[in-house]
Amino acid sequence: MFRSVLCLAIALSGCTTSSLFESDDEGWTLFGNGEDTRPELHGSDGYPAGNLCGQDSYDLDAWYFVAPPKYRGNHAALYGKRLTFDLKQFSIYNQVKGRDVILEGSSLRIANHFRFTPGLDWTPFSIRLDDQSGWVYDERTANAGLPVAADDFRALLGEITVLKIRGEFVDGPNDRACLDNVIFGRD
Ligand SMILES: [Ca+2]
Ligand SMILES: [Ca+2]
Repeated sequence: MFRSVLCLAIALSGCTTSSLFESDDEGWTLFGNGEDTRPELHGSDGYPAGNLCGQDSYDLDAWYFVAPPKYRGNHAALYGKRLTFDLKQFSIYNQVKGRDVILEGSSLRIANHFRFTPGLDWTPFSIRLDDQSGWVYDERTANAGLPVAADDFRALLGEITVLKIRGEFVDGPNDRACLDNVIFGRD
């Protein structure tokens, strides 16, 4: 509570939201993985210490790590800052390109597609939250595939309803991936 009050007080300068998974899953869930909606918390072998893992149990769709409520709401001050995280997976065969990070607001959904998939060891990702960094209007929305306009991006950051990070990269069953060190709003 104290932290959120502090963030409101300094909203103009922005405030990072982060998940290090040192001792709990912090409320992250899985999406697109059938009935398996709970990631596994691994107390060790993270980067460092704890990390969060999921395993593909549903053939038809790519699954995502879904950020908990503290990442939702008004983060407008984070425009121009970065989202960073580390991912690793356990197979790098039959890789599928796709929508790697998805951000939704009440009336807009945007996505970022990476040039490469995570490696077998912890792989850092860093995406700037602006109109120059590969964000596009997501599939099945107006202007799908076109770069996101700055005004739209700012509006979305002011009312985030969903932040999802892709965890499935292998075309085939039972592949696993792990997430660590999510920092939303880094300089
Ligand atoms: Ca960790
Ligand atoms: Ca798979």
